[in-house]
Amino acid sequence: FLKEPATVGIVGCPFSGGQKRAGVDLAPNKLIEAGLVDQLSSLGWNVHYESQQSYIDIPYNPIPTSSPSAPSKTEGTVETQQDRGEVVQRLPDPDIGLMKKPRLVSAVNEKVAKQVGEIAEKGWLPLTLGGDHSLAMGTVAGTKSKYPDACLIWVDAHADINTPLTTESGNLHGCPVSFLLGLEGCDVAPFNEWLSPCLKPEEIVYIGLRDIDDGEKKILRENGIKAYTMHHVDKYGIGKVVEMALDYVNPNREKPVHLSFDVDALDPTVAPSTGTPVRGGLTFREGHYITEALAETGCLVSVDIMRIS
Ligand code: HAR
Ligand code: MN
Ligand code: MN
Ligand code: MN
Repeated sequence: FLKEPATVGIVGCPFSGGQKRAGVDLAPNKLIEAGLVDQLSSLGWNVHYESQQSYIDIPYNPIPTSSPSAPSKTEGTVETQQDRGEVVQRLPDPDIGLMKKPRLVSAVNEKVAKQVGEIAEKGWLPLTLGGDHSLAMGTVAGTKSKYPDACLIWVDAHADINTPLTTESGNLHGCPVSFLLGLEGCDVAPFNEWLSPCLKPEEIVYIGLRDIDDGEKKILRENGIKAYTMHHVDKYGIGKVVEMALDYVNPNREKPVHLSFDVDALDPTVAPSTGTPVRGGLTFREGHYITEALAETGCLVSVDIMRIS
């Protein structure tokens, strides 16, 4: 699917607005500082990394963690922020129903969808560095704009399949899959102004689940969505699980694959730097094995690495 020679387009998304904890927005920069570009080059990739995605023009942009002099923000007030000499108006972003920061999350994801779509359109591999997992609304929508038949492999401790009606926390990082599927309650402004359902229940498979809300269990069951939990990883081993997952979403290995990897799928002893650690996760090797096995298929067209903090 990718044009040869293979090129990766890195999309840095310093965004934490889909949940409460700061820090997850620092990850893209840290990964770049740690030498990601050189590592990819030495693996033979052409690497395009122009700059971090900037959200400064989004009026609901929260004050980034990285700016220590940022004024404290009170919910529901109109503020201004001095940034690179520009004064940007800050608008209030009150809850819509149960959803927290809906306008901000929607606007950021609309941007991400466009950028991921443009990179995919060039025949490159978009590699999105999060940021929290609400960003997958944008990344998967972007991938699907170029590859409508792409399937989605979601590696995570969580199913992230709450809807605006079922979410217990109101945090949109727990909801991206529902918006992609267009489940009940997701046809809601401002999201429906740019995002239409683009994923079918049979096009997604989960690996690594171990913390699922009751409402999410019901949604998974009712929609017949395939999930390999940690129980299956223990029972069959990671090699067999990845094979079964691919056999399910991509039996002939002819469809493009989008991998959305939430770092909290890994055990907290391996990846402690995440906002939502859950015991009993993937080992270092199991995590790497998934990415290696998917790369080997030659079907990978888009990758997210989310929620390192
Ligand atoms: N299910 C919970 C909620 O909806 C927790 C979601 C946590 N999600 C992530 N990303 N950490 O996977 O709030
Ligand atoms: Mn997630
Ligand atoms: Mn998670
Ligand atoms: Mn839980």
